[in-house]
Amino acid sequence: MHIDQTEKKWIWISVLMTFVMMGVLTLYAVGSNIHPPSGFEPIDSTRLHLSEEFSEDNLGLKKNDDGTLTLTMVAARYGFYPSKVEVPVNTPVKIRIASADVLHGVHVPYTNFATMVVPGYISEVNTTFMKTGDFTLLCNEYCGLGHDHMWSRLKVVPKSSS
Ligand SMILES: [Cu+2]
Repeated sequence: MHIDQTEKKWIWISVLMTFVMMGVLTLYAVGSNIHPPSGFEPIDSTRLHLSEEFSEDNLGLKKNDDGTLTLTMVAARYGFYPSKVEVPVNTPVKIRIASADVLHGVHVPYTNFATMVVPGYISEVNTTFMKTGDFTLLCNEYCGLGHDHMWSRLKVVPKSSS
């Protein structure tokens, strides 16, 4: 089979470009410590209400024995439960959220809190809310006809009142 010299040259250039791009991506990922999520926790979404952590009585903000805060929530068509939560400002909070039905997303505008809530897994986010005020938790993954109305309240309060 005859391959023209110019064509051969461009085949090698395209192969070289592929390796250069892969190298740049690898260096950037390693240098910036970017990696796929790890340590996922599976959970049976159909039995959330029977699990200890995600039963109705255990939802909301809790202070752990070591003084840290954990906010446990359930996302279900069409709301986040509990529907009103209060967290202290400038305090690290671990947010653990699970879906009771389909894929949801949770996003709080003007903060860095956003995650997908995939049925069958617990989503965990560690964040600190830097400003006091009333915020809205929004679902940002289309989850059904009521998706537009899927939201709840997040109130970030001064440290002393929590
Ligand atoms: Cu939704």
